[in-house]
Amino acid sequence: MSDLFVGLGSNLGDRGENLRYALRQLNKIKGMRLKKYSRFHRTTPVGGPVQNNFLNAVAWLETDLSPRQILALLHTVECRRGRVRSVANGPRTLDLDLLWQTGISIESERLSVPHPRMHERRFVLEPLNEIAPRLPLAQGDVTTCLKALTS
Ligand code: PH2
Ligand code: MG
Ligand code: MG
Repeated sequence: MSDLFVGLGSNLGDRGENLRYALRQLNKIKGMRLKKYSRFHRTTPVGGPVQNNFLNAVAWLETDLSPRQILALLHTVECRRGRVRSVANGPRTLDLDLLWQTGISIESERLSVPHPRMHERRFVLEPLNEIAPRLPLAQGDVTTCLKALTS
């Protein structure tokens, strides 16, 4: 079993309902168990076109699935919630990002774990800091990375 952290984001439709839907779906997947999740944070969009504010959260799961299996499952859940990929970094009903998994370090075109920008994104670090402040990233633990953004 490994620990898995997934970032959740939504800025289209009923954002809270979209995140709750994702949490329910993740917990139903065979080989995954939801351990904890953060509050839902209202955040301003980073990059992309002018768009609505986001709701962001982070979920902590346990899994025996591989990163590639997880990536495919996350895409399926996004699709079921009506995610359409048109504009890069554009508005979305649901975005599920594989952020971190125990013992996993991958850099490929399709998938990089840990997520290469998580240490510099407040919309990831603030919810993550609520549930796993000591989680080790290459740049330091989550609280340290968050403080580095603040200062
Ligand atoms: N996701 C992005 C780009 N920008 N900004 C916020 N606030 N929240 C997000 O989830 C987000 C973003 C790419 O996935
Ligand atoms: Mg994303
Ligand atoms: Mg994504």
